[in-house]
Amino acid sequence: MKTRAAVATAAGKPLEIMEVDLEGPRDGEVLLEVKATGICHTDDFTLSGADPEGLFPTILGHEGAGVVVDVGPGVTSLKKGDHVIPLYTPECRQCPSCLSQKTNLCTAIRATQGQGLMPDGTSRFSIGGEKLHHYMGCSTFSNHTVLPEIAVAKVNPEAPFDKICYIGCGVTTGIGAVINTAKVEIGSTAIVFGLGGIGLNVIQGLRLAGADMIIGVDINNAKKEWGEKFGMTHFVNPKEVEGDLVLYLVDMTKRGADQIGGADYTFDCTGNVTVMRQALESAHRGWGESIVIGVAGAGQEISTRPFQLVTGRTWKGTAFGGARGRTDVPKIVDWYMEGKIDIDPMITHTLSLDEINKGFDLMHGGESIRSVVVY
Ligand code: NAD
Ligand code: AHE
Ligand code: ZN
Repeated sequence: MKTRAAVATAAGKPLEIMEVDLEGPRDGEVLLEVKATGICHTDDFTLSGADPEGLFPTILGHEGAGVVVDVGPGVTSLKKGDHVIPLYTPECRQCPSCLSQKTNLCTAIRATQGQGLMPDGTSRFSIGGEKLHHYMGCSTFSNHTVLPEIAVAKVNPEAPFDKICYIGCGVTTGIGAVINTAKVEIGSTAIVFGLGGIGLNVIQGLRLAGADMIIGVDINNAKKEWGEKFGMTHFVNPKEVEGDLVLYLVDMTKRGADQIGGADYTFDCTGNVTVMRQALESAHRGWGESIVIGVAGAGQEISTRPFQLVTGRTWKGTAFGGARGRTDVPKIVDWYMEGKIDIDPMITHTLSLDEINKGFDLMHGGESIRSVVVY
């Protein structure tokens, strides 16, 4: 079939809206009509050329929602008409990782997904006979896409596509980092670095978990009001701090008889390795945990004095908020429908596919929280 897509022809170039060819679903695969897709910073990261796994030409996008329009042979868990969210972290429930119950990082199709291919080692997308790569197993910047059924979550059909697409990455990543990865307890103190589409969801996750002090850190003062909307209690702009940021944050979080500062939990939502170090070092001596969410470019490394770990801080990372997609994503959609979590105010811009490059400009200018393309 033919469908319309925003194609990334090469690193650093604007996306081009084109008609592309899409083959139907093979064994265990489904064809989706994508109804809406968010634009995540990770799409921008890969388009920039900084992603070691970046392949071109490709169809980016991994934060979508849509409808099943066809199913391949052997598909048992989905049928035509189901409302779904594509999963860049699948859940096969059979691989050693899924069975371990210790991680959400299903390994069933990770190797081919990283090569921009379907599990059988081929691509369903092409243009004029030339292969196009899939992206993160999703390629939601196409009006239609094909995914393996293990990478598709079936959700409440009443839920609006233009909002729940954000659960395909940002919402789940932020809230999941708090609930699944950090397992934040009631009364905790937390610091969130970077108040964008991910950081604000970490903040609303911290509010849900019952954290007491939620400090937001961002170099953009406009993010103060945004953080406060979702539960942030204090705001710090590193550019306005005289002296060392870590000492400043540790001082802010001093409590108890010994007056040792540092947060119980800190979160990097910037992808900046200097910030990751600041986040680790502003965690509390003895028990503070720092969660890396941000994605850093090829060649970037993190560092700290080992003494920071010797004295009881823990450095952790999280992908897709530790969520098991087919199990957890439908629940998060229900939380949204029940009013337990907010999404609507974070979707600051709604665009057509033809306007998708504007979504990247708004992100670069710090003007948007999330832009969503509606097909
Ligand atoms: P975003 O661009 O919306 O937000 C980034 C925020 O960080 C902005 O508000 C910016 O002002 C702020 N910032 C930049 N430099 C800073 C600094 N030095 N100190 C403090 N704040 C600073 O991006 P996003 O969509 O929220 O994504 C954030 C990061 O999370 C990206 O690296 C993205 O690739 C990554 N990500 C990871 C996962 C995962 O599963 N681990 C999922 C989604 C996104
Ligand atoms: N491909 C990159 C890393 C990109 C990355 O870390 N992706 C996250 C999701 S970001 C969503 O916005 C992820 O899920 N990672 C786990 C995985 O298996 O990809 C690189 O550095 O090579
Ligand atoms: Zn993302």
